[in-house]
Amino acid sequence: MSISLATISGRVHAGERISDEEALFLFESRDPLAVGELAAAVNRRRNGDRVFFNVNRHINHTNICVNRCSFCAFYRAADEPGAYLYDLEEIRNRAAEAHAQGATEIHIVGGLHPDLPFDFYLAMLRTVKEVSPDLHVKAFTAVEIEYLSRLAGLSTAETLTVLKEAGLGSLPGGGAEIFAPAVRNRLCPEKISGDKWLAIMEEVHRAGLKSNATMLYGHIESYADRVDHMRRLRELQDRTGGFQVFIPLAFQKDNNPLGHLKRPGPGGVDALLTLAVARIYLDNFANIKAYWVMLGVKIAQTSLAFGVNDLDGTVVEEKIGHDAGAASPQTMGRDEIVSLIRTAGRVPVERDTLYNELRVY
Ligand code: V47
Repeated sequence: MSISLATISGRVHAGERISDEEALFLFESRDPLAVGELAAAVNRRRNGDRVFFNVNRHINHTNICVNRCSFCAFYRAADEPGAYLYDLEEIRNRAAEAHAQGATEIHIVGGLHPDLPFDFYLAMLRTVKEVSPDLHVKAFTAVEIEYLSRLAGLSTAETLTVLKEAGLGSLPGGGAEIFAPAVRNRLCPEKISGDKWLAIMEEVHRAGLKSNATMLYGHIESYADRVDHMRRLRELQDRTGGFQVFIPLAFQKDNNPLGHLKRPGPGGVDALLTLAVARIYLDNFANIKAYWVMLGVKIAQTSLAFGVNDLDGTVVEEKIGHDAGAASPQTMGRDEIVSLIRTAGRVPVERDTLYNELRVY
């Protein structure tokens, strides 16, 4: 039987998994409203009217990085203007401020610094937990975990054990970019491979830690590369169930070599379509997140009609997207997020990092 929106819709309503070819068909359909309606139905079945958000703060402890990813406007060499490294006091102050404002999560990621010792990373985790043991520390991408394990001279499993003892609660989903080697080699040749990213995440899940998963899209990749990326995530999720949420990251074009190649980043329709296809294809992911920092607040709100059920958090201080030209604000208050969700006709639910419900608004 040939593929059509009607056949895909029939399968989805029967609770069946869609194939890679069908996901590709959805990307190529040029009918974002129909795809969005299907994604919204899938989401409604799973999550009803509820939309998650959390109160969190990002801390990017350093922008000094040994890698030179072509999409990144954040990294600096150690001796370049604008290079920075927070000391533990600066990290403590930021965590304390966030805690005082009701944050439940501190999200820590940074560059691969050439000379920080492994102990610094442990000290960062302990510092946040000293501010409050109730703060959940979501820290270090799979890329950083691989780097830290080399720094510590430990296996990945041992590294995770030590980090967990120091306060690591879960992992964010960054560093995934696009797994397909031909694209990845052009985006970030120095970064660990897609296979390695997935292998590290498998170990993370086996160590009893949850993680998130991202995909950087809207640059030089094809729709087939996006489907390939999501297939690998879906396969790993079948094995471990350790991913909490999928977060497509819309490429921001400023101050990086990829943008100079006149890659403008995804438009609104592509962003909404991508979230919708993800909701339909990733049937073993509980949550799809619209990261408003990269999407802009209005597209993020609109995406709630395209299968999205998570709007991320208050964020407070964001550098990676804003260095690359993101036009969104630095932060949104709890009241603002609640109002965005309500005026989209949905029910705001504040969650913690592990998706436990804290309060229904
Ligand atoms: O891995 C870098 C991306 C990621 C650009 O897990 C860019 O809850 C767009 O992963 N345009 C880090 N994106 C951010 C991240 C994240 C953010 C929010 C929540 C969570 C979570 C994870 O940012 C990097 C890279 O893929 N990135 N440069 C850019 N120019």
